Amino acid sequence: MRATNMKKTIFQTHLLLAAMVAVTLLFTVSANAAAPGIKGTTFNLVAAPAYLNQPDGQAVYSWGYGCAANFNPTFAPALSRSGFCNVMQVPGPTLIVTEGTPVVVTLTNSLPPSAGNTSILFPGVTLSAFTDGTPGLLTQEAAPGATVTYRFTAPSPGTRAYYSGTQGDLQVEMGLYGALIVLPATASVPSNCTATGTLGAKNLAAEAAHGEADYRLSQSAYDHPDTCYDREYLFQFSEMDPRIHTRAEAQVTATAGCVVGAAGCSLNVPTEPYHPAYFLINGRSMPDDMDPNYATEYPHQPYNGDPHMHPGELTLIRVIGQGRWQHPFHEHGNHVRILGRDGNLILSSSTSTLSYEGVPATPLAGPLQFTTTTTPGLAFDGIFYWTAKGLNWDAYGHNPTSGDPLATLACTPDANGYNTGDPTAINYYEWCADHFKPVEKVPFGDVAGGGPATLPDANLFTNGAWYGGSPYLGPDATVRATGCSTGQQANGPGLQCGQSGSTPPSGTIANSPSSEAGFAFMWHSHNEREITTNNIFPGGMLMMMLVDSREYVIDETN
Ligand SMILES: [Cu+2]
Repeated sequence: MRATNMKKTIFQTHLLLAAMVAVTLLFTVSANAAAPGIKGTTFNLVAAPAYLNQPDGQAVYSWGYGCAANFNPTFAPALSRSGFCNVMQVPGPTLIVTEGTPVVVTLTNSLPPSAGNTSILFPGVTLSAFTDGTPGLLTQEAAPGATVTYRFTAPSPGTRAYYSGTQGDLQVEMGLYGALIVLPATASVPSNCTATGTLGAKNLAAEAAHGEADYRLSQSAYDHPDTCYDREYLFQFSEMDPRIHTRAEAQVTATAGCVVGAAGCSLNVPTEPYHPAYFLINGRSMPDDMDPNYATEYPHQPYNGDPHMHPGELTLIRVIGQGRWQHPFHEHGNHVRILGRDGNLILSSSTSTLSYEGVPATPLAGPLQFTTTTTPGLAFDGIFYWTAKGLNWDAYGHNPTSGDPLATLACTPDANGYNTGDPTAINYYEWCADHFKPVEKVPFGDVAGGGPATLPDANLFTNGAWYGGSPYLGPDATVRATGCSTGQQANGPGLQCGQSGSTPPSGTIANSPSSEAGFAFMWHSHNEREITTNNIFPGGMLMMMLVDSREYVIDETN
């Protein structure tokens, strides 16, 4: 897939009364993501069966970790949409803990008796004690109906996988996996991530200026001054062969109520040959991954995959390869700087002792990757960001000759070339070298000609409702694209200058200047069979990352 500059509009609830008698209801909910989970020091989990929804209509029998019925977890980040943690979910609850604190995880095996023992492995974590359970091949296990408790001290910060350590070829395939996020201790968050005047503090001010809340779990990913971040998302990639699940369900049904240990009270489900049909991000296939976190239609798949960000924001992506295939994942829009893997920050052997920002620290050495590989069992933390740098045109459509004040905003470069002086500016973090550079070779809008591309006349060419009607980012972008000559103002959203009731460019009706008008970049598996659901495109491991203009409020609670 090529980098796309497709303008995407996500409709807010929107009632349009057309001129005649028709009433058109355009309804879509903007659903964002963050890295939701449950936070604390004590977690009471259950392994249980349930059915997972797939967009082809299938309900696939699966196993997953969930919360014990009497366990009321603390959800993080704080969301207005109420979180839930059922007794089974895929992925399992994201466990959010703090470096250096004691953690207790109790697991009760509520799988069918014929499924046998189950367990949780915490790879890379040194367990301090087991309580209860029975010894297994890789870790202490819980027999059917029984309980095992794992104790450990939360290790160094970072993202890690957890998954079943019992008969992994079947149990991980069935859905027994999840994520462990270790946050830096408060005292370990580097001051250059938070101090007044830092870019982190400015970004917070930029969000606050537009009424946006902060949904980070922390201000830095690791105890290192080069790991500051502004926003975060967790993505767990896995695949599913429904034939394995169907066979497991048939055998579980045939052995229902059997006595543990009795002859025949076991499963014999072949896990080869392996032909997955579902390719999942956080347990959901596209487009389900774009629905909200904790959406009630996915009672056992609470987490979505729907990243948003503003230009310049350092976006931490926490990614885990679950399942058994490697998934080459491409984050369109920029490369990803890998910080660390499995909670191990990748440090340079350089003799330099200064971070990027000149703070004393061993420099980072993680690679910059075009495609990030999600190797089974491996987690990584990486930083993604997007600015308009490199486009060679003004993404905001500023035009020095325009009479529109929004089109004549100043761009004052900082030492790195970005407009970061005033965090309240709607073009905060604009790449100033391209300020006022037109996109259009032949002018149609109010941006002067001479740019690299000739765009279709939005009034003559229907791009569909997903096109915002403008190639520009930011408020009023639609109006700017349709063109106002100097001194003129459009008569309203979607109307051309000096006109009323003219046909607005496609997308304009749904995309009023005050609603979302971002650049959408496809984030997807580069094994393109994996962007199908049961061989139907589009589906599978695919989501859209939206770069939203500054004044659009990214609300992670919905
Ligand atoms: Cu691609």
